[in-house]
Amino acid sequence: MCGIVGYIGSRVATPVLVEGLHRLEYRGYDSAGVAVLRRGRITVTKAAGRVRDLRERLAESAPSPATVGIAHTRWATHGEPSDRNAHPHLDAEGRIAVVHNGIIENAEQLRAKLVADGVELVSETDTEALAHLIAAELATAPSLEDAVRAALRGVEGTYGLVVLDRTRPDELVVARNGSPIVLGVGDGEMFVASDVAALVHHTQRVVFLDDGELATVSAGAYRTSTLDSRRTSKEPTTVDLVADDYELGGHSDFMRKEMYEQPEAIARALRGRLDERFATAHLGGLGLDPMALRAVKRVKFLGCGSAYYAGQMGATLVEELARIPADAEPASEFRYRNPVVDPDALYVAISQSGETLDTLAAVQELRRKGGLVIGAVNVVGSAIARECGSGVFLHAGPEVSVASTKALTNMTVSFAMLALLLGRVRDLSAAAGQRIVTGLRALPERVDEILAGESEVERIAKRFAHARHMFFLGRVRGWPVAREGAQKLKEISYVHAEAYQSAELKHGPLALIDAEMPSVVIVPEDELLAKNIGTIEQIRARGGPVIAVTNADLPDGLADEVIRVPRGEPELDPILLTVPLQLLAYHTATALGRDIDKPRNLAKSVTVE
Ligand code: HGA
Repeated sequence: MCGIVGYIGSRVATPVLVEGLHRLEYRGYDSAGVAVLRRGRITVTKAAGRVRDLRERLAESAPSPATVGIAHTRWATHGEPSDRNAHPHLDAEGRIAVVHNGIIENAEQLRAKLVADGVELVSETDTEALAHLIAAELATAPSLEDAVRAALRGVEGTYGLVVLDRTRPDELVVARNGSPIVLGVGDGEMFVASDVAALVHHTQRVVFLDDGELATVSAGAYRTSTLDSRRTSKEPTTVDLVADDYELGGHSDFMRKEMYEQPEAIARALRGRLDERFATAHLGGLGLDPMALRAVKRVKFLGCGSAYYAGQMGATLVEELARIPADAEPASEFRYRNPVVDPDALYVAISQSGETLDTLAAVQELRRKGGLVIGAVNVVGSAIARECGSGVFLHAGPEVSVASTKALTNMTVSFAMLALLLGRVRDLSAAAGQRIVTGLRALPERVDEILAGESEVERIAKRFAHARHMFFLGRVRGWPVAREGAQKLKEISYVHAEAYQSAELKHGPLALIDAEMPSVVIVPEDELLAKNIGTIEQIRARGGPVIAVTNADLPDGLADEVIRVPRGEPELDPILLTVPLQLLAYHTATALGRDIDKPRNLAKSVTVE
């Protein structure tokens, strides 16, 4: 979701800022803007649409040599996407410019009070109120930081924000509450961003702000403090990321690049974590010794979107390998339903970015109620990683594509290791454990094999790309795979897809089957094979086309199309069966001319409610 970039130093700011926005484009947005300060004047340029529209607008006037500025990509929550509502926002005098990620919950009251005080609001956003409030505080506050702090005292909601004051060209003030902000420490220059992706071209030395923290940033220094005026001391950490991770490197789009990075990403997730001798896994980050692992009576996975489906695959793995009850629930529901927190349960919060607001809120609710919660996140230093304090890092490497592929795969791989570990402190035999270890080790090669079959999946995708609706069907191990497959298709091709448990089909949705309604049926080679074959026959008998995704030998002519997946250990089938569905969604979307990396209305990390 929205992106923030700030710069202060000796370079010309606008190109640095716009380049930073460009690197945040993958997060999803609807408008962009930049404000630079020079000789006591703030110049704001904004455009609805893409960063390239902003570039064009900037090119309409003479380039500013300003060396300080802030910039933003907006994903609208308050007010339509438009030039007027795009950030940065100014106060009435044009003294303060603000960019903001998040939602101000009491915006309506704040805006009403400003209007009652005679302020003329020019946008419909919650953010604009912040600019006016900070400007009002500047009348009495000794510093910009104090004015921001004072203004934020009356603000409820979430924010990552950066403030520019035309009378203070030597500093930017930033604040964070629920929306990420990171400082990039350069050599005589400083960067601010909502995501390290915007910084790694310039510096790998970063400072992550915590919730409730502010910072005053100048070209050569920064100082941090809390909202209640306590000084904090933060040393920069070095992020282990390289700029190339955010480059296409010859690929047509990030989704394809990241699909092809899966074998390597899986190998990274497994590295140093598999124990041949004891046929188990080492997950040091969990911070749970065998006694604590044995005390776990059930496991609940919490995530949103694809992370939730990965959690469902994880729950199946835990039940199969550890024989303890496990389930998955959307974190967004969990947080709102006043959940009963089981003191004997292990909760697993899943988020690629580690910043998913709904999942973070679920973690906070769990911690408040004394639940044991670990994170399964990809981004080190992210809010959920820090809030949980322990967990499993996914090691997928930066994921840029909105449609998650390698991070999702590494979630399930990590849950297989967690399930193995929980199983091996219980009754899973060493021989069975060894089988899973061997199966996990073989995954990168098997994923490579699936990717090598891309052209066949492309052909099938093209054959059915005209379909307006599709079913995705699976049972038990295949059910979360079907859900994820439907999700991926919806996200990037905009074809309506619905997932059902195969046996549920006859309880209602079978009425929809006809020649125009293709079904993708997930058929693992397991004890339910005959049942899945029966499902396919029921569909075909009603004239419905079937694409079977399988590692089994199906009778000739059973399905209209068969996507073959190599055989592995049956418990790990969901990991492999998911990969061709990525390709199917990808090629359907490509055939329909969709913008793969910028699916409409979607954002990479969902940092708002
Ligand atoms: N509420 C602000 C910013 C939205 C946002 O953070 N999106 O991710 C607005 O609507 O402008």
